Amino acid sequence: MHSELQIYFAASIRGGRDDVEIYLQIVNHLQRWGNINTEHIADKRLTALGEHDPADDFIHNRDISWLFNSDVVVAEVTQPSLGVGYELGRIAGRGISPQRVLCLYRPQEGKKLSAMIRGATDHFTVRDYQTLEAAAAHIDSFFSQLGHQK
Ligand code: 6K6
Repeated sequence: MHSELQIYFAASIRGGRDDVEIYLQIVNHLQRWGNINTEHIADKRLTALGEHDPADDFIHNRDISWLFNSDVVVAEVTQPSLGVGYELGRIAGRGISPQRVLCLYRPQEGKKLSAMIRGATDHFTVRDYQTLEAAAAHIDSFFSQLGHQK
């Protein structure tokens, strides 16, 4: 039986929504590789304040359950987000391998990705990109390598 890969997409919400257009494009591309549990993160209507949020404990428990049940995690880590860092830390703590976690980062003048993300090479694959085409190419090679592994 063919079962779709479950992909957990993580990106900043309360950390700031400046990159939401990019999240949307990444999610659109990711859809060809599986089912994304967290598509709403790319929803432009979702603001950093999230006035219409369900309760925080509901969000936390639901997301952790999705995270732990996913096959692959893709995180856009350019906009620093406590929530994304926490999610990555929780799965790293379970001993996940870098074949299952892709972190995408856009290098910018005067900024540098946290050493706790780029340095966690036992758990995360970190790829830098500038254009959507480059992000898409990183995603495609990451998922093709996963295909060979399974
Ligand atoms: C609106 C509608 C449904 O849910 C909402 C609001 N909030 C969240 N919904 C889903 N995931 C969330 C929400 N807030 C945080 N997260 C999780 O933390 C996501 O999986 C993101 O990857 C991450 C973002 O963390 P912050 O600290 O930037 O908010």
